[in-house]
Order: sequence, then C-alpha cells, then structure tokens
Amino acid sequence: METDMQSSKQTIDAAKIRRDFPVLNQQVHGKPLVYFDNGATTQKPIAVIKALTRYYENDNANVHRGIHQLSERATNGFETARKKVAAFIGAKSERQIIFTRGTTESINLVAAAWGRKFVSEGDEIILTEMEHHSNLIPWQLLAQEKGAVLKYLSITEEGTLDFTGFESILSNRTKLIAVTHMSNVFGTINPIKKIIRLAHDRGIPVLLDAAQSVPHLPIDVEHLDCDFLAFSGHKMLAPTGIGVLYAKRSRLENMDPYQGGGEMISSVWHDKSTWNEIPHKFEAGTPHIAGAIGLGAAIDYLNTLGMENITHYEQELTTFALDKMMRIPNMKIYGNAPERGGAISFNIGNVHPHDLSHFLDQQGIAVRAGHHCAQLIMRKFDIAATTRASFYFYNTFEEIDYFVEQLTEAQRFFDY
Ligand code: C6P
Repeated sequence: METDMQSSKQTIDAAKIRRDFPVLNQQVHGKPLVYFDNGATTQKPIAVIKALTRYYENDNANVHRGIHQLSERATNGFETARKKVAAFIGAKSERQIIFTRGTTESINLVAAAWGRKFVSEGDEIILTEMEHHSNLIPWQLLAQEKGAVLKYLSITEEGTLDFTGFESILSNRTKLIAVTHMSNVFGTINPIKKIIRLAHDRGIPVLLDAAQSVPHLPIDVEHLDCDFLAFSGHKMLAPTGIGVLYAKRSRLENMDPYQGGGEMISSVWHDKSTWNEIPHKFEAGTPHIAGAIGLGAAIDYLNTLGMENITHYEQELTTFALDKMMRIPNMKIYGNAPERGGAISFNIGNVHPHDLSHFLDQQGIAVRAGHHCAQLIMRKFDIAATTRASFYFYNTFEEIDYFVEQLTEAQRFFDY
C-alpha cells in the first residue's frame, strides 16, 4: 500500500503543487485549511490568476469587433482558448466549442435551441434519478412547454444506474438521453460508452453532463461519440462564469439560436435576420473573455500535470479515504460503484450534516452539506441531506488522515 502511494506521489507531487495555489496556504479558525469542497468549485493556481491579470493589464478590449491592436489581442486570446478546449476534450474542430456561463447554461442552451425545435408533444426524454437539477429542470421546462414525457432510469442501493428494463423504456418517441457522466453525490462514473452505443443503435442522441468528469478524467468526445457535452470552468481551476457546450457539428448547424443579440447574426432587417456561423450563432452579446482566457490557462496547467496522472492520484486518495472512513462506527457512505471518482457523501448516525460540517469548519475543514442539488437521490434514499467531501489533485493523504481524525472527534462530540 505504502509503495503504491509513494509511486503515485511521484507523478503528482501534491506538496509541491500546493505552492501554486495561494488560497490553500491559510488558517481557518486557527487551523490549516483543508479544502474538500472541490465538487462545488476548485481553487485557482497562480498561472490562472496571472492570465486574468495579464489580460486586464495589457489586452482588455471587446472581441471580434474592433480593428485595433487591443481588440485583435483579446480576440486572439479568446479564440486560442477555444482551440485549447477543443484539443483538451478531443473535439475535431474548435467550432464545436460554445462558450457559456457553465454546465447549467450549456444544458439550458440545448433544451432551448435543440429541444424547442426537435421535441414535440408525446416525445420522450430519458433522464436518470442521479441527475443534478441542472440536468433535470431544463428538461422539465421543455416537457411542460411541449407536452413531452420524461422517463427515468432509476438508481440502485449502490448508487449506480439500474439498467434493468433500460431498453424497454426506449421507444420510437425517444428524442434524447441526458445523463451525468459522474455523479456529484456518489462519485459514480456511469457506463456512458454503453449508454451511447445503445442509444445510437436506435438513432437517439445523448447529452452528457460532464461537470464532474471533465475536471478529473481524460475525455475524448470523438471516442465517446456523445452528441452534446456540458461542463464548467470553475470546477477545473478556471474562473466562475465560464463553461462549455461541445456538440457534434451537424447538431449545431441544425439548431436554432439560443439568445438573440450582437455577435450571433449575419444580416439584420426590420423583421428578420440571418445567423452567424457556429460557434458564434450561439454566443450572443459580449462573452466572458477573461474567463475563457483563464480556462485556457487552466487547461495548460492540467495538461502539464497530465489528466491520467490526476485521475490515478485522485483514485488513490479516494480509496484511502473510503477505507479509513468505513471504519468509523455509525458511518453510512452513499454509493459504492466499482468505478468512481473522488466525491464521498456520508452521514454519521443521526448527526445533521449541517451540524457536522459546522464542526468540521471549526477544525479548518471545508466540506459541503445539503442535498447537493440532487433531490431525486435524497428522495430515493429517504434522507434530507448528506455531508460530502470531494477531492482534487492538490489534496493530500495527510489531509485525509486529519479529516478522519476529526470525524471521529465529531462522533464523540455529538455522542454517537
Ligand atoms: N455541482 C456541487 O457542489 P454549474 O453550477 O453550472 O457550474 O454546474 C452545475 C452542475 C451540473 N451537473 C453536475 C453533475 C454538477 O455537479 C453541477 C454542480 C455543484 O455538486 C454545485 S450544486
């Protein structure tokens, strides 16, 4: 065990990496900060912070508009970032990359621009009970507007998708399968290759909510063959307010615009307009230029570490944490998928997750407590909330030791 840990510590040297993240080097309530809320948002390395400062200090201008040096530089930075995103997820062309505010907006974009055009009364959309609200509510709104039907794949006690009867819920009315790649509650990595193959055999497109996977796993959209993929910059070292929608080119070409405004048009008359080419057709108004440049810098940083190394290191952290946590009496961990990432949801006895996370905060440990925007999961397990620890590559085995110690202390404190 020790030897294995040592070997991965050499590929990801968390102690060294942490020097790139100034925010991690602080005390909270007099204790060194242990940041285990990475599923909510990640911290930013100096390289990303500097890319933002550099842009605002030197190049700030609007993009695609001005014929002047600053605008050219801003446009160049923005479009270079688009190319970096495309290469990072294996997209054939940067024109398949739409900049959005985040996963939520990316999915809303598909529901509005693709759904309004292609989904009609009586059509069916397949979701799962594991979805974040961002991959539920846009479809509920569309279904209500169109009179479409939502069908759900249920989840097992293990926090995995229950494929019993999956093929029988697919019909010739199924218009889309929208599914999370990695659960933000259980950490489960879903068998999306299998889902996409089954769907495509029947000509059904698949949307992947990749908010929790792109930051942690190597992704190749060509290999996956997904039709749509949505993710957020802030969960992968980049600023908040920038995200991505990837889609197959033919899908984008056939979709209507999402929002109207500057940038997305080609010609405008009094009563009608024609649309700019992709990706600009979907990027109305001034975009988050600095955010995109920050996302490009985040991708450079992740590439330097190597996504495979990141996945491997996080898997070791997670196995280490699960092994220790399971030994705590009255510990209930939700989710036990064979393939999983580093989000661990749990409850200890009857201690309320809010009380537990407050206790942990007093010890310098940041975790998340609540329903994690996944109320269908909470209903299924008949609980109101869980506490969740979620890791990133800058977390250490020592932090997990301290966390487990403090969970044991909490148990004593709350007397369970
Ligand atoms: N989950 C969490 O703590 P946005 O807010 O658009 O960047 O991401 C939404 C989203 C969509 N899908 C999944 C699977 C997610 O985990 C999230 C964000 C955070 O779990 C905040 S609720």
